Amino acid sequence: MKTILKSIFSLTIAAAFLVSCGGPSKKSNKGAVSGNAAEKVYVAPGEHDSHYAFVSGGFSGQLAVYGLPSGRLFRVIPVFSQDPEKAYGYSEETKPMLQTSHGFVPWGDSHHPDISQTNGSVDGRWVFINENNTPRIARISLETFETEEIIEIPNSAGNHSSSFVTENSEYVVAGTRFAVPFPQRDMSISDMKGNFSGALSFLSIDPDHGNMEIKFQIKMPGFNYDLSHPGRGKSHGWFFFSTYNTEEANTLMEVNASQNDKDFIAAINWKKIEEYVNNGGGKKMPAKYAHNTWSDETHTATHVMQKEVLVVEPKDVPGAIYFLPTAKSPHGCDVDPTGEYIIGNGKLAAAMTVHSFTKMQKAIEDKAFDGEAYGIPIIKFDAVNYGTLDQPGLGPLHTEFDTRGNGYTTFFISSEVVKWNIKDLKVIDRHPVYYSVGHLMIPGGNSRTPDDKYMVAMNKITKDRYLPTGPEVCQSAQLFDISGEKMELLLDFPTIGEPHYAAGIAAEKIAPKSKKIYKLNENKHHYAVTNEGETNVVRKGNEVHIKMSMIRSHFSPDNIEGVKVGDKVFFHVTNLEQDYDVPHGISMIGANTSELLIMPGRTATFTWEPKQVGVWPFYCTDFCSALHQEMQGYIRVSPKSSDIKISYTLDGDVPGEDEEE
Ligand SMILES: [Cu+2]
Repeated sequence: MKTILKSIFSLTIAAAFLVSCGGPSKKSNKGAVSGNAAEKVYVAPGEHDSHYAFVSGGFSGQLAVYGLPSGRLFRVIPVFSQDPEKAYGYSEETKPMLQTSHGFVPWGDSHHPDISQTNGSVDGRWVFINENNTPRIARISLETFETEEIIEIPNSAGNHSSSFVTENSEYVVAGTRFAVPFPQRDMSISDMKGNFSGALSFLSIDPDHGNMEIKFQIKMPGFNYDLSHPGRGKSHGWFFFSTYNTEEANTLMEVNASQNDKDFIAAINWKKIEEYVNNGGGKKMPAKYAHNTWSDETHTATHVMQKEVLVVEPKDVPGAIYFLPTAKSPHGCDVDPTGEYIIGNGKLAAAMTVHSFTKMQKAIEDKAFDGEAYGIPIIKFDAVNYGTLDQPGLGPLHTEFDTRGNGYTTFFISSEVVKWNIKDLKVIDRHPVYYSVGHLMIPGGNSRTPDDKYMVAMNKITKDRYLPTGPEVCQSAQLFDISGEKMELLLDFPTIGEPHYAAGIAAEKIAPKSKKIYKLNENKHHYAVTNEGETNVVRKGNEVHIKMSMIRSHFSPDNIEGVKVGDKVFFHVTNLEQDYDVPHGISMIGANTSELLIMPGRTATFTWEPKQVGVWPFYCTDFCSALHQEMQGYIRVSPKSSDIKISYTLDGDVPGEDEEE
């Protein structure tokens, strides 16, 4: 059936576009795609995409889930921002997730998602993502597609070189973008040079549950740290961070931070530092940072402020950190799947720097150094450099890889992706991306085993590509087929927020274990009920706690009296359904939140502070059955001075009463 459908579809497309089958000589031109591009992205009704793409929302602070090759949007996962669709950051249970050392931060940004790995392959267990503005890293479960943990990064300002994961998910990293006083203090900005520091943080990941912990921070020189990448294969155990502003300038940065002909990639032997730390090395320093965790047992988040962090000074671990000179102001810092090549893209240089891990090892052995910076040896450029790719394009930013020895690099200024052979440093193909492109993504591209059929380019500017929507045009991604010698553009699709970066993975690694319900008998929420008999309404001073249940097509209780103006009413609502895809919603007229959508077996809470006497309805907000419109109840609100006692019923009875002997 599939083949027939596809044939019919391709015929239709061919006819509609009047594309001749005349042969492969038909060159794809500006914006044009080859005749069968539509067929290659068409996922027929009822069929599934072959890949998930997790695309960051940039300034939205969220993570969007798309299917590839269709480009269809499946879900937006809230991470660092409140999201009314899921009540994230609005329900009482999720509010603690957005607590920080700066208080409740309802709106953040999100940048670089990275999927957990086992033996160098993406394993589909968790996706990690960083926030820049309030430096944080989040972990999202790929069973529930919900944010399970957020940890704030102390001693950091801007967290851009994050959140990349080592090949067995030993660590996820964060690196400060801006050098700052470490620890923070009041000092003159003009004294920055030599006195500010750059924190690089290594967060260990619990192999069973994924929980993160800041294992150590390295107090690096006060440069800016831009992007990073773990070593893999032969370079496993190392991490690489690109730096800019090694000048340590603090004014007119576009001039003063571009003085040095070369900046650095910092090479960090984290295994060596881990050993040092495990043997009691490092110094505990006072710090203040939030660590928020979500529990699927209690359906509730917990916010804890941590008070100290273990800090390592580079001078105390000789042989663990080196600087690799790299073309002026590098942005991307990428390691190929073999772990041998480390690519730094000088965004202001004509050349792309390709370093060799083998040469780096030899240079360290030979002490082929060119001085040092703050006690950290600088390896001689020629001793570590494998070669440079000269004049491949303008404004190189990021590189991803396939399994066939090729790199794919984005060029922001010349708006193109260039495919090149890593070994011989020759350009193979180039393709325009309309318009300035930032990151690109190949599913599994950060692993030893990229799944290299597709490539997604994420564009910063898309004017003229879509129907206009006022001054702000949609942001977009473009899908390419990279299975052949030449890259082939297949599809443009709009994205949520700014598609800053993405991580992709084969659907078969996630879909089979996707969670379908929360088991009622495992629900340990403090106000959960497992049947209608356990529902009740209890007054505690001016707080009224309603333990409520919902099932097709009614609430229990459905009539409540004795609530007074000035009370704070807590709706703790449990969805008793145990069927896949049967959520119910609840909304209370007069509450300053609209609604909670509650999954089968889950409990969630919202509050309502009645300000007017009357009889006010609540109702189901998700069309759940033929009698969905009948799924409703009333709360009577009496004056503050009233002495009406709390009472509640379901069909005239107090819920649960007739179950008793
Ligand atoms: Cu309903």
